Amino acid sequence: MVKVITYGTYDMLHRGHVRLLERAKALGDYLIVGVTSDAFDKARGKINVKQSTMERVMAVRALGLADEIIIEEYEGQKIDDIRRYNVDVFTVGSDWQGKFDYLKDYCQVIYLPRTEGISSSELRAKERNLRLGLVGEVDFIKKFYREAQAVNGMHVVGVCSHDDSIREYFAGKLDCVTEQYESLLPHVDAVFIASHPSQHARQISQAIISGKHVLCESPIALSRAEYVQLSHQSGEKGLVLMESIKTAYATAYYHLMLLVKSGKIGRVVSIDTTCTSIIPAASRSGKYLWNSICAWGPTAMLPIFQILGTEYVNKQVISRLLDVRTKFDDFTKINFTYTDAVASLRVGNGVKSEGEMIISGTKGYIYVPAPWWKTDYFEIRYENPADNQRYFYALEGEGIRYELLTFLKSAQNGQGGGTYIPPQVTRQIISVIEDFYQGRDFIKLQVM
Ligand code: C2G
Repeated sequence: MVKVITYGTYDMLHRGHVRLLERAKALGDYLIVGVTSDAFDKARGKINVKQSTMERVMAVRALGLADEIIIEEYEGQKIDDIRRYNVDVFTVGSDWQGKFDYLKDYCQVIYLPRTEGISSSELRAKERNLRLGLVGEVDFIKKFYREAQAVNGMHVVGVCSHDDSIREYFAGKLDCVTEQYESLLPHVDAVFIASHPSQHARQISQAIISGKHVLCESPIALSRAEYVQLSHQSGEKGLVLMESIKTAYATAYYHLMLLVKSGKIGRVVSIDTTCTSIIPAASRSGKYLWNSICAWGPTAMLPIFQILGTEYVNKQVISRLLDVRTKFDDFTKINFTYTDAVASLRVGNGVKSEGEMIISGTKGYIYVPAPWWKTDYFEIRYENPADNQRYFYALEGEGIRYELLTFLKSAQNGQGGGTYIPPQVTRQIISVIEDFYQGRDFIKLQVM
């Protein structure tokens, strides 16, 4: 009996796939089809597969061509499968010509001509694009623009910025480049807001009134009352209002959270996070400059609130205020005390430190090296160093493209669900920042 194996994602199964499977089947007596898992596709950079693994498996099964269906979960699995199932022939479409020649040591390798004129990407692209507008003065929106290109189904059409160099950068690239927020809104279905935090609440409210979905750099608002009102407004109109903290969507960070929750380091008793940056001299006097608590506070608070919850017993905020009137802090340290744990964060925009994260537990600790908020690597360390474990993950776009994809899916489904950041975490981040501005639990350091 000749056993044949082939692999694929088979998203939105089309005649190209069917023809490939028919010819694969004809190469032998028994056909094994490996369907990629969602996680494996993500790891190899295929991030906007529409259907879940189970939906794709069911579609392949329904064709009745496969004698056996398996799931492809990791790099290097093909060799394992070929040995385990005693496979005689490996086959795949000619778009992979030469890529699987290394399997010739194990079985025959056949590349079948790819069917021209049809692909899952084209089918996905036919669905209506979400037209996105970018808003803000930070350089970061250029990176955001580049990352959006990797997300099918989303199309950046305009930008609104008071910064001349940003408008210049986008002139010729986008249809609508403006300084007037009101001029941008009619051209888009959704906005990404990365303007100064003092502008967020007003711009979000205006977008919601115009029926637009909103993705906004954290903090979404500077007071809890404002946030409650905005979420109510967006909920009533069936619009998405999503907070942007890209770390939440980075693969390594997401897996780290799962490991902590599964008890790998026992009970967590302490979390320390540090996020700092030095401001380039050119932008030091800029009016759009973010203070430390807004620039880094949300990212530094995220793991603390995700792991220990938002119900701390007390907190202490210690800040160096360069400008007391505008509350520009170039450094802030916050200590949180819980009934059974403690946490502390240090943020700086103008003060530099080691940007690491340490999560201490009763069995061991997790060490994430700098810059932990965009790491692709972390370690779990135990008393006996021989037990230590290292974790590596591919980091595509620092989490930005997964964040955009989550936003896109929520907007397409017409509901706010699906975000990786629970609403109570968003609320608590805003509360802490509001307390900072109100001077609650606050100690001011002298600036010499
Ligand atoms: N295919 C084809 N003609 C098309 C589209 C796809 O012949 N117009 C073939 C591909 O070459 C592949 C199979 O159909 O053999 C499945 O295609 P995809 O779902 O795009 O999967 P792919 O990313 O090619 O995964 O480990 C995964 C495999 O290496 C291939």
